[in-house]
Amino acid sequence: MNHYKVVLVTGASAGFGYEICRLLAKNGFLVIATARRKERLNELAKEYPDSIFPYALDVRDNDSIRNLIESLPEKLSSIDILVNNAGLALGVEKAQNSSLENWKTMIDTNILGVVQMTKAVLPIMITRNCGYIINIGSIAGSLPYIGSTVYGASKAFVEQFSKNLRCDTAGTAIKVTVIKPGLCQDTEFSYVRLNGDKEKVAPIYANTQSILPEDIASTVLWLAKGPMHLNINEIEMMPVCQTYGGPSVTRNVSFDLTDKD
Ligand code: NDP
Ligand code: 8X3
Repeated sequence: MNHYKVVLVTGASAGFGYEICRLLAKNGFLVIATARRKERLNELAKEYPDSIFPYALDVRDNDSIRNLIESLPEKLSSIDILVNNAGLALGVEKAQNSSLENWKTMIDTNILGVVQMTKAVLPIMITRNCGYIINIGSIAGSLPYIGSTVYGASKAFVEQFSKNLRCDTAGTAIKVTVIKPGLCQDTEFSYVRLNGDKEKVAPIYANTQSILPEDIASTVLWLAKGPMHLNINEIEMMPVCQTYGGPSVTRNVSFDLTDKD
């Protein structure tokens, strides 16, 4: 028996989102599956035509979000769970060499997208005093590394936004969790980040057993079925093959300005 029924998942056309939709549908939830690539969502819905409902949506476009929420059929209109999963990293260059356009796309998708989705769905939850917002952050939100400048900062936003939402919804039955995964394989994430360059993607996962989309999906299912009185504030997860690195020190840094004039 599920306490919640209707789930909206962003980024459902690939990776985590795709598996989250499949597993939740299999477990009796009604799933509003959203992403930009409608044909992928249609494929996803074929497996569970009575439980998965595909809608094309770009989370950067607030008008589209509002239109979707306002036009949902009756049986889907009372959204119980929002999974803010859509997101991306673009590039691995240091800040000084990064593209501003890439930075803006990450901010618009990972930050503005989450904010806009939440702003559209939260009032439905408040009115019913029932709801659960599950945000997909990343270990990159709290562990700095080279080339993660804006991606990691956007996930730090997701984490703090999630925890601040817990404060704002105090006194209601609404729950909020941020999931912070580490290295995950079998998604499009690294292909998107590295502009489809398979030769650069393959070494990232070579000789590892990384987290799988199914692992994220089973975590979301566990959260969705958890007791109503219990809020899991955050979950940080890594594959066993990954761990913390620690601060780095660079030797022989030059502070000589004489050549720079
Ligand atoms: P994928 O690239 O496989 O999937 C990303 C999904 O987001 C796709 O469905 C894509 O669909 C959707 N998406 C991207 N931009 C938009 C947009 N503007 N509007 C709507 N949907 C969009 O990535 P993952 O499944 O690996 O990642 C899912 C989430 O998990 C992301 O937030 C990512 O940052 C995070 N994460 C990933 C990790 C990893 O190692 N894979 C680790 C930690 C966190 P479409 O292109 O059709 O719109
Ligand atoms: C993706 C995880 O470690 O590649 O969010 O930044 S990592």
